Amino acid sequence: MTAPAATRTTAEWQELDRRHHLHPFTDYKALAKEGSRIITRAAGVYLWDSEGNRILDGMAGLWNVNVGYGRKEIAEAAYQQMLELPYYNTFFKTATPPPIALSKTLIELTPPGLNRVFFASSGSEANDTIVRMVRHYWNLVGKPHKKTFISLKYAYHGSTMVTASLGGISEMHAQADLPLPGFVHIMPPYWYALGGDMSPEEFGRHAARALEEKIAELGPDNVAAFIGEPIQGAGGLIVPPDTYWPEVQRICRAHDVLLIADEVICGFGRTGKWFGSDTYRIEPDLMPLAKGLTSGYLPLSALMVGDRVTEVLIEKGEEFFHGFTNSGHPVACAVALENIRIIEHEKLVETVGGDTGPYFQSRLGELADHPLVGEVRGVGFIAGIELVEDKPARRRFDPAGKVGSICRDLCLKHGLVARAVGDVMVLSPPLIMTRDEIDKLVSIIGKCLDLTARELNR
Ligand code: PXG
Repeated sequence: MTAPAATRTTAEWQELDRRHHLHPFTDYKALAKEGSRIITRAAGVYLWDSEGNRILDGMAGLWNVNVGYGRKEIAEAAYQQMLELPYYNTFFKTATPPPIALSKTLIELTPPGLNRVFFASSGSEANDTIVRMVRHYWNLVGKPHKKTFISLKYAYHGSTMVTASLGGISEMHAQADLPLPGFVHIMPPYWYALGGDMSPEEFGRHAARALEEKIAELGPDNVAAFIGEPIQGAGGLIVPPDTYWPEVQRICRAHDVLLIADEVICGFGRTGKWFGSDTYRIEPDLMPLAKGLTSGYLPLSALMVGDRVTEVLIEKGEEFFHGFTNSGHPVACAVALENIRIIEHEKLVETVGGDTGPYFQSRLGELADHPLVGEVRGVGFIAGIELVEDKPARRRFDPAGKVGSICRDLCLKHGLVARAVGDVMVLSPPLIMTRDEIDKLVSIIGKCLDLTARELNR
């Protein structure tokens, strides 16, 4: 079989792409002018484009290729499952072995009390499922007014109408007249931007108080749930002070508000523990998983549901009118099982937690002295470098995003994929990244910070 990449030149791929392909989160006119970069293959922590350039993947795809590229065992697991049973659904009182086996594995890995799993194919579908399920739950327990979801500004929970409403990205809201009714947003635990004179610890408690105030304003009888990412990813890599989550959890319990930890990015070792909830000692009632669940080899998401909710659904719920053709897809579940086996066998979580993660953070920490860098923050293999106009005054660039884009483009030119969220440079490398590869990543970023400063005439 000829690899598809070899059948056309770069210019031909770019021309077809420009003419026919609508990319996600893309300015179409700008892309048509510049032409897309065509990625044709990958191995380990490296990507290659159609011109043969090798690029270090500092983002693990889109925060998801945790075991790295080119895993033959995963391809083999998919192949074997396709031969045996490529598809059968899990509707109408049927099941197939892979989703059953995967449910058991996930229940053993996740925090206690999450004993049932609902499968879908994306983080958005898992979070959409949460809204359906939680509304159903409060109806069943006779509290039909508990319907409002509270989430955080800059949160990302997906791109459907409901999950973009759950999220706190104002640009997404503006284009589709969102949020829908029943979704409200409060201050995130973003100490660097909002902490003022407070210590991070004080500010963590202060940001949590915004939840208590919002619950009081809405009335606890009207609030269904609070959802947050243990570390906010796509909204600017916001690492909460240690005082934040314990207080949020206390407030949710005190007001009978369900607690949801969106682990789509933090799950599967990203923070150096299996889940962000382990890192911050969160005991959520519901926990959506995606991305690292299959390391991106196939689309799959899993919603972990706590006993409090499932007991009611089972006892009183009758038929739950919700599900997807691909819920519990056997090949995707077989891939997830093999992916998790690799993470366990290679001790990737322990390595990121105890060795390469601290090394990554300490090497990146050296960049904090750079004149453009306001703050370096992160845990394990997730990090943000916030670029600022005036370092002592903690003043950010206005308009935001231009400097981040310059730095991101320079990184790519020098062989590194990093992500710019506004002016925060974000990194989230594959968990297999070695110390040598970390050194290389840090040296490219360091050089590109210098080049960015030079472009700004600093
Ligand atoms: N929750 C979180 C925390 C996410 O980061 C989703 C849910 C939605 O997952 P799906 O599979 O529906 O995309 C996400 C997705 C970016 C970027 O540019 C981040 C995501 C998706 C696309 C782009 O950083 N996160």
